[in-house]
Amino acid sequence: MEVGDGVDSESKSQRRVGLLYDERMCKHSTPDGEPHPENPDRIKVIWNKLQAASIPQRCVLLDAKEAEDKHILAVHSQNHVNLIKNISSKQFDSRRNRIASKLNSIYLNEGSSEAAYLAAGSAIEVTERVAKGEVDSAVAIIRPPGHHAEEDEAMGFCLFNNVAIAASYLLNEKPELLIKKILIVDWDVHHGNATQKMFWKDPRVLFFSVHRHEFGTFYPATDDGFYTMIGEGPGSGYNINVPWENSQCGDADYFAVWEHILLPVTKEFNPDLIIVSAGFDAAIGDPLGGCRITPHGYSVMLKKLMNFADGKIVLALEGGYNFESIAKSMLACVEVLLEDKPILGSSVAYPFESTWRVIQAVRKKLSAYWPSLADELPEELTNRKAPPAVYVPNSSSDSEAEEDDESQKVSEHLEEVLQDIIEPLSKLKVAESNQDHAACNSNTWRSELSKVDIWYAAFGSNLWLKRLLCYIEGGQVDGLQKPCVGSVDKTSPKEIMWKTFPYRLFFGREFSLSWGPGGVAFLDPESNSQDKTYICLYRITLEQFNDLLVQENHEGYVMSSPLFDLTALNSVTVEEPHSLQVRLEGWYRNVVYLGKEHDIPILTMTCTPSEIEGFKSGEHALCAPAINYANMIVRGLVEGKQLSQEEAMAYIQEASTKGL
Ligand code: X5A
Ligand code: ZN
Repeated sequence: MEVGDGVDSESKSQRRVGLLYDERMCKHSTPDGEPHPENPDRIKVIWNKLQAASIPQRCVLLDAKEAEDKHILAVHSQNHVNLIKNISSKQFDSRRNRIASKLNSIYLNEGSSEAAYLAAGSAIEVTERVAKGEVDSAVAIIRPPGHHAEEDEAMGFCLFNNVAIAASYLLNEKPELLIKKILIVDWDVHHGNATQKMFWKDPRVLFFSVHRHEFGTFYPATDDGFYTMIGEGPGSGYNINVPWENSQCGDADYFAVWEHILLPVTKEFNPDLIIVSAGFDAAIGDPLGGCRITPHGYSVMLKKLMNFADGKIVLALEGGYNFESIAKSMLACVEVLLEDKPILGSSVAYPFESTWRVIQAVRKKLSAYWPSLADELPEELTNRKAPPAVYVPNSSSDSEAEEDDESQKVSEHLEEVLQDIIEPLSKLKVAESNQDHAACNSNTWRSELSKVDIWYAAFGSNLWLKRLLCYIEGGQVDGLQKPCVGSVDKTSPKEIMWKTFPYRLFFGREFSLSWGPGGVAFLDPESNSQDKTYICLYRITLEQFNDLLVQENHEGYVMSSPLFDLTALNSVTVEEPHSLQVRLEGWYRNVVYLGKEHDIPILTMTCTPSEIEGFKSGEHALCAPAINYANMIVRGLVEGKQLSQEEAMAYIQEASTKGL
């Protein structure tokens, strides 16, 4: 083969993606080095992640530029520009802290001016390159963020409104580039209050923001982010807010909004260019956001937008405060921009009921402006919903769910910081109201679910009765690194029986908090006649099963409503794919129905189908079980009279060495 005939590599990265990062934007930091979520390391970790994935080599690297005042003045007042310009000068040294303290969630130092001008100018730079067609799409890794920065006021960690400045620049200064209509998609977890105001009456800019709102209690805590705010005059209908009513929204919720609001409207609006106010604080793991978008979720959301505006799309970083989450999410996005391969946009979880309610309200409110929103959504669709969200206390952060120790430390640290300096009140409010709710509600669902028996199918350490009993009665067997809290109902299983199933048992993960280093067991519930897994069936109540789910996935989670209720049981029993993911972040959040025994449904929990795919593709490593964990399984099989010691060990050996 000829040298340079790299068909493969070419077809993979045939798209030109502009990428902009400049360390000078790290100069904006808290004056005395106090910890703060919006800190210089945010953009550093993103850049390092992209470098580690050899992304910069595949992109067109663009240079940061300072914005010119006249371009900033399109959306900010002269006063504000003067303030941000001068704030870093020597003469301001003594006044800086006092000024910052008068502003809402703002710090300032001698590097703030330069960083602010660079962030705004870089947003202009990438957007212009895309508009000119020099690159197909582009990403600006910039800070400070911008979407909260009002015409005359810095707030919410934002100094200049980078995205608004870039959009105005194209529309007002560059008519020859023929960008006449711009869609701004603000997926930062907070409402883009300032961007909304700047284009409130402007039909050239369709501003779309999806954010936590909670009826005006979530930052920036006004009514401005409500779905009734649709723009004014010629801009009527060109402002769309999707205000979440609760935390914990994830891929399924966002996909539903994309499918039933954003994409149909985008098709009608037919923008010439799309700018994403790309905050990653709705990402799973974010300490401020409390939402659950995965990197895959972001890539799907982005991919769907790439079908419009001829693929002319710009990502400008906004918020996002968990280093690992923002780095992974941004990487997933850049890969989508670079690669011309399809992405499956499915999510096994269901949107919240509140999500459907909000979607319907938005559609109704805007249907006069966007005919594609006029139809009523079919009930079969809106019936598919997850149980309501409940409050997850911060103290739960030592859950087994966390894969990465390091990121955990970071977010724990952030949480400490946050409790001191950010919104202590709003957090308290959430905690209280949900606890109340929990107290009055939980008796009802518990008594209801305690009347329903299921077989819990154990294939891992739980097949040893003594270990399973830790989850029921509470306590700790030897080999378990920490005690279990147990279930509310401590009654032992009513019946125990053994069965083998034609499914594949395998071991994965490097580490778990329950067992230490080493893999744990998963089941691939795709039936295969060559596979044989020993399963111990425990007859317990559906209430107890819910308590087991929590302990397996997210210790410390406050379950004010069941994770897996009668509706869920009914749906997995009657319809494909006979599995359902519950709203927990652990590795065993996928509940799978394995048929019936004595007319009682058999349920097990394993990792999600996409994680199984990950194990098959090598994205997740298979890993032999931790020794103390393997011992539990051996004891279970031996004491359950299923296998001899030697046979049990060989059985585990085989499952942990055979490829998937
Ligand atoms: C850009 C951004 C959040 C401000 C929160 C203030 N700002 N409590 O995410
Ligand atoms: Zn934000």
